[in-house]
Amino acid sequence: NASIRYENVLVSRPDPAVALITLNRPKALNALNAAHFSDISMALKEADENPDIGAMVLTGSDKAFAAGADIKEMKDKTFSEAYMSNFLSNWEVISKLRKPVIAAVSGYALGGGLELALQADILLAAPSAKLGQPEINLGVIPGGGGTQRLARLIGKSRAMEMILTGRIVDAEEAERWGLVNRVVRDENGVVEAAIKVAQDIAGKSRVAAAAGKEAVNAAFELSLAEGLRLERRLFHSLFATKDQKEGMMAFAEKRQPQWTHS
Ligand code: CO8
Repeated sequence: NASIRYENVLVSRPDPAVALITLNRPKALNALNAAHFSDISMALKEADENPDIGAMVLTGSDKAFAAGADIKEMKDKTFSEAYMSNFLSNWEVISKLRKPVIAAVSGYALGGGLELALQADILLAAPSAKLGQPEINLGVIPGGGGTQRLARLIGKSRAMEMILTGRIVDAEEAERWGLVNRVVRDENGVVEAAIKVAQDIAGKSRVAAAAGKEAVNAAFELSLAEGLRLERRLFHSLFATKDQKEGMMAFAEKRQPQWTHS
């Protein structure tokens, strides 16, 4: 359970196979400055590389998942600084992770905060969730994937409304739009629900889970024909794993499979 300690992120293991990564910069509503973002990406990468972990939960506080990129840190940046430091180039970190990430969003998920949540594989929201891309009010546009991911997820006209007006969408509307998987209304709360989903996934074959994630993500990058080919090749390749033999044998023998993740 030993893990690196981070200044702006809390890491715990609610289950031996689940890492819970909590954004923790309360004085700025979890606004993402360079140090915070570096901690988030390192904590996720550490969990991704830990063979004991099968899935990660990413969450913030009750008041804010994350209120966006840190405006105070960004405001004096020049073009050449942004360009030469390749600002936001490490942003795609979550989409490069092999293991599933479940985001549990309470309160504000704005700007870069929503874009961070949109990179998770499964998104659960508390009734308090407020999701938006208010960058237009700052004279900019989303820079962490919001224009592309929202357009694919909720369609052009809803994405346009969010991005051009900056209107903040509440949990119910987000659920109706398919912007989140569901709103968790039970008393145990959204983080517990996300941990349950992560435990469920971590209890499956990790090889199969990684292949499933890779194949679904390919749907956003490839043509249908190429995507179907990739899916079939991944499917074929799983017949080389012990987990496929075990999973199908266990079914035939009417028992629970014992995955070895190999
Ligand atoms: N950046 C820096 N500081 C912030 C941010 C932020 N995004 N959001 C909140 N804070 C700070 C406030 O300045 C305040 O600090 P202080 O106490 O020192 O004045 C503290 O957090 C508490 O905030 P408020 O007093 O404003 O709290 P309220 O409850 O009154 O309001 C709001 C909450 C509505 C969330 C309000 O804080 C707000 O509008 N925040 C800004 C939201 C926003 O515009 N986000 C988009 C930022 S731009 C962006 O994300 C570009 C994405 C680029 C890609 C991603 C890169 C990581």
